[in-house]
Amino acid sequence: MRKSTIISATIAGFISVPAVASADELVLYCSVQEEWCRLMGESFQRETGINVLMTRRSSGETFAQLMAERDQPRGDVWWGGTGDPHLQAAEEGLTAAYESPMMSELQDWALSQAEASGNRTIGIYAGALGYGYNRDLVDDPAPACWADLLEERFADDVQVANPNSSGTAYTLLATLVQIMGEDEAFEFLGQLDQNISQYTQSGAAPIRNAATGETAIGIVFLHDAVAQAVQGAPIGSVAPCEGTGYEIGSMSLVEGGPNPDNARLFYDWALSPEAQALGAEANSFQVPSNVNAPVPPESPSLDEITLIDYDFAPYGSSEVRQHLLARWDAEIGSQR
Ligand code: S7P
Repeated sequence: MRKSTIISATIAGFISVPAVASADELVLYCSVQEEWCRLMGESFQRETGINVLMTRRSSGETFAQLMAERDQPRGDVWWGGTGDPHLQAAEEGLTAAYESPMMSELQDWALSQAEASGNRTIGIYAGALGYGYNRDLVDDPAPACWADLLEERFADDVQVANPNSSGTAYTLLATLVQIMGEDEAFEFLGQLDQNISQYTQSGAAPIRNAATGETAIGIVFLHDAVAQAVQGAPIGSVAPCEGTGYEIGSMSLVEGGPNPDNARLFYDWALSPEAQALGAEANSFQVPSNVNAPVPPESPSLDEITLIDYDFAPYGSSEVRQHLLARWDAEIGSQR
C-alpha cells in the first residue's frame, strides 16, 4: 500500500502543489467538511493507488483559487461545495466538460447542474438552508422563521459566514433575494446585521460555535446543524416558515489540470453509491445524488421542508453573483 500523501490546508493562503504532477497523482480541491474531504481522498487512494493531494477550502475561496490559477491550473478536481460558484467557474471556462457513464444513475436535480453548464459541473448532494440554535441558550418560543432572527433577544447572538468566502452564506443571500426581492433582502440583512456577532470565513463555523455556546444561533445548511446534534450538542434545527433555499453540492473537473485521466477516474468513482455512502461515515448528512446511494436516516427530508424554486442558473452566473457580493460588501461587510 502506498504511503498516504493527503495534504490538507484549512488556513488562509494557497497551498503550493506541483504544476505538473506525476502520473499517479490527483490534486483534489475539496469544499465540504474536513473529515469528509479526508475520507474521500484516503478511500480513493486506497482503491486506486493514486496519491491524493487534498486541499480543503470553502466554496467561494476555491472559486477564487481557480481564478488565480487560471493561466497555470494546479488542481484536477473540485469536489463539493455549493453549486453556484461551480456554475460560475463553468461560465468562466475554469472547468472542463465531461459526460460520466455514471450520469444515468443520478437524480434529476444533479443532472440539472450539468444541463445548465454544458456538462462542466454535476450535482453530488443536496441540502436545505436554515438555522440551528442552542436549546440551552434560547428560551421559548423557539424561533421558527427568518423574520424571528431580527428579534431584540438575539442581539449579538447570531452568526453566519461571509458570502464572499462561503457558499452557505451566498446561498442565504440568494435565497433572501428570491423570497423578498433584492432591495427588501438587503434591508433585511441590514437589520439582521444588528444581531450578528461575527461573519465567519467558513459556512459551518456558526453552528460549531452555537454547539459550544459561543453564539445562540448559527445560519447554516440544516445537515450541518444535524451533524452537531448527532454528536450530542443541544442544537435544534429550523427550516424557516417563509420557505428556504437549498444547495446542489457539485463537482467539476479543472480545465487544463495536470492529471486529467486520474481526474475522470475520481469523478466517476465519486458518483458511485459506494463513494457517496462515505458522507454519513464522516458525519455529513446531505442527500446523495446517486439514486442507489443510501440516504442517511439523519438527513433532513427535503420533501418535508418548504423549499423555494431556487433559480440556480442566474444566481450562479458571474454577473449576478458578482453584483450581489459587491452590494453585500458595500452595504453590510464594509459597515462593520
Ligand atoms: O458542511 C458541508 C457543507 O455545508 O459545506 C459546503 C459549503 O459550501 C462549504 O462551506 P462554505 O459555506 O464555507 O463554502 C456545502 O456544500 C456542504 O453541504
